[in-house]
Order: sequence, then C-alpha cells, then structure tokens
Amino acid sequence: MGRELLSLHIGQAGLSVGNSCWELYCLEHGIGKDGKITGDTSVGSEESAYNTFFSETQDGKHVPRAVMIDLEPTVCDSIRTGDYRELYHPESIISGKEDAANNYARGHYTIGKDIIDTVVDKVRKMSDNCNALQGFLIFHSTGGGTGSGLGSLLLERLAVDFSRKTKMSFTVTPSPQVSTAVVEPYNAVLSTHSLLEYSDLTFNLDNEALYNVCRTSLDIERPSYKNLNRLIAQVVSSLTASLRFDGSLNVDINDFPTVLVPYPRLHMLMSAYAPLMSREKAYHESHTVAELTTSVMTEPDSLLTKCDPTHGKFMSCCLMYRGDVTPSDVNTTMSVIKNKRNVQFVDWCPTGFKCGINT
Ligand SMILES: Nc1nc2c(ncn2[C@@H]2O[C@H](COP(=O)(O)OP(=O)(O)OP(=O)(O)O)[C@@H](O)[C@H]2O)c(=O)[nH]1
Ligand SMILES: [Mg+2]
Repeated sequence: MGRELLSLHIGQAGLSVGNSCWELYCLEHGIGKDGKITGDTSVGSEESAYNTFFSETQDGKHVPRAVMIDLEPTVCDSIRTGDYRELYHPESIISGKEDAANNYARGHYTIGKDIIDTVVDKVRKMSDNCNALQGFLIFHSTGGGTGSGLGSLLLERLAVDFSRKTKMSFTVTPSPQVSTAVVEPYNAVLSTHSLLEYSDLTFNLDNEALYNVCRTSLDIERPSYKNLNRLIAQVVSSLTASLRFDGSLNVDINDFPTVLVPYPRLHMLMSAYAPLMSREKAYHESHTVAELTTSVMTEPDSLLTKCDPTHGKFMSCCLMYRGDVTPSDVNTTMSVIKNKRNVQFVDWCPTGFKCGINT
C-alpha cells in the first residue's frame, strides 16, 4: 500500500481538534471505539485506502498514525480516559508536567527542548513503520505557548529529518475580537516565521469565525470547543477524503501545494465549507452544485477565517466535492463562477480551479 500520512497534534487545541478528527474518521470508516471493524475482510493487511491513516495489527485493530504532544497532562489524560481510549497507542500520547503558560519561549526553548527528542524519536519510529510515508499533518494553535513554541520547534526538526516530505498544518490562529490570553498575537507572530519557512501549506482557522458559523448557521446558542472542533474535523475530513477512500478523481496530498501555492512563502490558506445548517433546517433544503460553490466562494458566513473574500482577489483555489456530483456539473459551475463580478482573480499568475470529487 504505502503513501501514509502521520498526524501530529500539539498543545490543547491541537489535541482536542485531533480527537474530533479521529472520531470522525472512525465513524466514516466504521471503525469501532476499540479500533476494530465488524466484518473486516482484510484483517492484518494494510491494503485498504484508510490504511494511509490507520495502521493495522495482526488481529485487526486499527491504530491511528498519530502522535499527541502536550506539555501538561490534563488534555492528554482526558484522551487517555475518554471514549476512544482503546483506539490510540498509549505511547503515542506524550505529556510533560507543566505547560508553557502561553509563552512561546517556554514552549520553544526551555520546557519544549526537554521533550522534543522523545517526540522526534516517536515520530521516527512511526515513520519507520510506514511503507512510503507521504507527509505530515500538523494540528496546533498559534495562540498558546505549546502550540506555537513547541509547534515551531517540531517543524524545525522535521525540516531537517524529513525535508522531502510534505508538511501541511491546520492552525488555529488568534482572532480579531475573541481571545483567551493577551499575548496570543505575540505567540502567533513568532511562530508564523517557522510556518512560513518549514510548512508547505497552512490552513488558517480562527475561533471567531467558527463561533459565528455555529451561532448563525448551525443555530447553536452557546458553542463549546467541542462544536468548533467538530466543524474543523469536517473540513479536515473533506480535504483528506480522497486519501482515505478509493475514488476516480482523486487528489494527492502533494497536489495541494502544487496547485495552491504560487510562491513557496505564499501558503497561508483560508477554508470555507458548505452546506452549513442546523439539523432542523437540513430536512427542508436541497443543494445544487452551483449553490454550494457560490456559497463557499462568496459568502463570508461559510468561511472559517474571519475575513470577507469579496474585498480581495483570489490567487488560487481548490474545490473539493463530496457526494453525488458529476464532473460535468462541476465544469458548468466553474464557468459561471469565473464570470461572476464579485469573484476576482489576480492577474499576475494563472489561476485555475483545482477540483476533486469524492463519492
Ligand atoms: N478551536 C479550538 N481552539 C482552541 C481549543 N483549545 C484552545 N483553543 C484556542 O487555542 C488558543 C490557546 O492555545 P492552547 O492550545 O490552549 O495552548 P497550548 O498550545 O496548550 O499552550 P500552553 O497551554 O500555553 O502551554 C486560544 O486561542 C484558544 O481559543 C479547542 O479545543 N478548539
Ligand atoms: Mg495548554
């Protein structure tokens, strides 16, 4: 098989978002809380597409290819005792004793430095178990000390040891209005340097936009982190669907940087998702490819970053469809979108649409 992906989750936000993602992957592949698939026909052989994300033991247990790291034990412990405690390999959850206290320097230099060798060792061991490792997915926040400091330290180390592998990061960036600590912008600026240098693609998500989506589109009055994380999990799952399922028009992970990044340092992306609606409304609405596409391209409410796309220009874009969608639907929609006045593209580089379809 081969073409595996390793997920690295760093800090509170990274771990919680990661947990939601793995929950969703398990649901999508019918993997139970104990890691087993009922009626698994290929026990022990890593031939199915989902083995890019799960390694399989001889007796049919599926173990996430993930390493979870936090400098303090509470979030790790909640995973160790949570619903999916039997899923993760105990050694892949690494925790320290005290956190970075929202301080980049503590995460990067003092406390982070003590734990980084253990982490890199674990990553190397996991990558040795892969046939042909494709790359890394990194989950973290740039507001906290661990997510920013240890996150960038790990990126630096990966750049040395795994220079040829694609590194994509899902980053919870501080938002304009909502914030849990006053120093978040400083941490974000400091870690942006490493993200620019060492990651190939960064998906920026921010909590303010996620809160908005939960409140306005999903009718959740007081959204919790769990709601936000499940929203992020949907986005991550849709992006990686083509790697986990067999399909006809598949998108390889290396396609993303190739298509989306005009210059290596211009790789900070915004993501949008449609349809977003509450359970009550969902039964009364139908969706066409054109509607869904227009809503992700033009409506700020479907964006997961606090920003208004109609005030700017697109440098590149990639549309991933899931479900009953035909390539001809997509092509007609593309030509309509290209002629819309409020969707503008820069004129200094060619912008095509990259499209993926997963059924
Ligand atoms: N979406 C989302 N954001 C979170 C979550 N937990 C924390 N955050 C955000 O992440 C930022 C804080 O970073 P944390 O991840 O808590 O910090 P950390 O990486 O654990 O670092 P330290 O605790 O300082 O060592 C804030 O902007 C929070 O709003 C979560 O579960 N989901
Ligand atoms: Mg923390």
